[in-house]
Amino acid sequence: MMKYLLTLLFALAVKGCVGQNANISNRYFPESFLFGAATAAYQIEGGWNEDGKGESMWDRFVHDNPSRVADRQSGDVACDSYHKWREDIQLLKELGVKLYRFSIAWTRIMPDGTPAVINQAGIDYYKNFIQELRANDIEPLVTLYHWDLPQHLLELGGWLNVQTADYFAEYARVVFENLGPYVKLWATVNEPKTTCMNGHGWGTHAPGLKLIGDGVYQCAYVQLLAHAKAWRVYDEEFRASQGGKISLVLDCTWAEPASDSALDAEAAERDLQFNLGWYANPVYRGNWPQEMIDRIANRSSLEGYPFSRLPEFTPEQIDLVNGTFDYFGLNMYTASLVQWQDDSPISIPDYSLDKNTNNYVSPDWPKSVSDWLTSYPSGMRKLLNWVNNKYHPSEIFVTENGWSDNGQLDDQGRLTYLQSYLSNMLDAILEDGINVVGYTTWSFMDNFEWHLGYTEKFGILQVDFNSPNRTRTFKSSGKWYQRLATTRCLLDQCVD
Ligand code: PNW
Repeated sequence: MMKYLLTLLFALAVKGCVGQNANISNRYFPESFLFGAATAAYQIEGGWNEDGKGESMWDRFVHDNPSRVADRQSGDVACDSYHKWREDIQLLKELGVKLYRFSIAWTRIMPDGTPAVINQAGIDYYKNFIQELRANDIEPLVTLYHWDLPQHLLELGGWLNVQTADYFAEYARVVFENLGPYVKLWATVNEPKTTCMNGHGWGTHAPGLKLIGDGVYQCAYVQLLAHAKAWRVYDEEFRASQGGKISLVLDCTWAEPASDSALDAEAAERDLQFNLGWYANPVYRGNWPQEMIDRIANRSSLEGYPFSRLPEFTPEQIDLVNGTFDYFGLNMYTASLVQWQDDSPISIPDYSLDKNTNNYVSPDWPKSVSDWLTSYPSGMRKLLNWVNNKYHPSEIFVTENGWSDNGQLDDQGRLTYLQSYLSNMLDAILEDGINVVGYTTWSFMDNFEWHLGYTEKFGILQVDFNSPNRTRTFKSSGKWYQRLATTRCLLDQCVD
């Protein structure tokens, strides 16, 4: 009897049916699965004006007016990774990851963003960095643009000027020429939606523009052209000799219908189209989502515009953008409940009125210290299914996913979050047959969290920003992730 009970208990424990692990998958990740971690240049590097680096729009944004950042801090020093990069690579190695996603600062390669000056010191920095990663058996996933536009290009109009797309393609060419031989995975632009919304709609991020009715659409248009031109440069000039993969990285909040009603389902679908479809549809299917085209044209006309506030792609541009992907890069953090609502009367042009859904979060979902981030783990599996059904990518990388807190070493909230999201991702792989091939958690270490400064922390390693050494220390989640990366198992034990 006793033996039977013990066997039963053991079986339950192995199945993960005990305590807080109730819904965590006890199956192994595929052997080929790449576990990794992610960062971005402005958030970790520091060295903001060293060795010929030019000024980016984030440098200017925070220096001009420190009150734009919650703690009046900047990325001038950040994690000091510009100097501590060898130590970072050793920590990545210790973490056991096989993939590191980081970004290149455009202004280190081209100080003012134009081909007029190419800064060899910047090229050398990244070349050394990438070669050292490779020497440690870590695959680089290199993002060309993670929000740090050269200030000079901002002054030319930034992401509202279509010519910025040509400058971006030129920058990409220089990077491929110099670093392409050592890189197999590229991302062009990180989260165009968040830069367009935060930087050009609400004005909380650089360049601080509040153009929620039109600037956000122009910004999306130019960033998509930039992505596509850079992709074509790679495809036509470098793919044959370098043999890498290149795509863009899109972020999306899962939209859960607030009820079983058909109207809420319609609103949730529209919400996804206005968030992810906005950027994915032109690249994976050929144009803006039809619903966006129709709704924005209709409201624009009622507002008195002779054309739509959503820029129209020419047939040539549709061909340019369509098909510019090799994988789907998805950043996924959170979810909202979405409710249908009546269209609002015509007033000031606004993206939110164009989309017209009522979004809120459930009080049952654990909240992080961030006002936008709550935990709804099954949103991960649902979103992966949505992406797969809509766009049929041959491969998906989850390029960001993570949780914010106050930076404590014993970060059980983050650990639980990561475990439950990864479990849903694993279900999507093993139960739903979705080809997620890699995951880079946000973030490798605490860093400069944009307009929130150092008030919120996303790292699985802690960084002591009070110490000139910027001492890095593994958190509980880091130790847990280290075990996961080595065992491919989310629990203490897994079964085949
Ligand atoms: C990402 N959302 O932005 C960025 O790529 C990182 O640089 C940043 O540090 C990280 O997330 C944490 O904020 C996002 O509202 C901002 O779903 C907002 C959302 C998603 C991603």
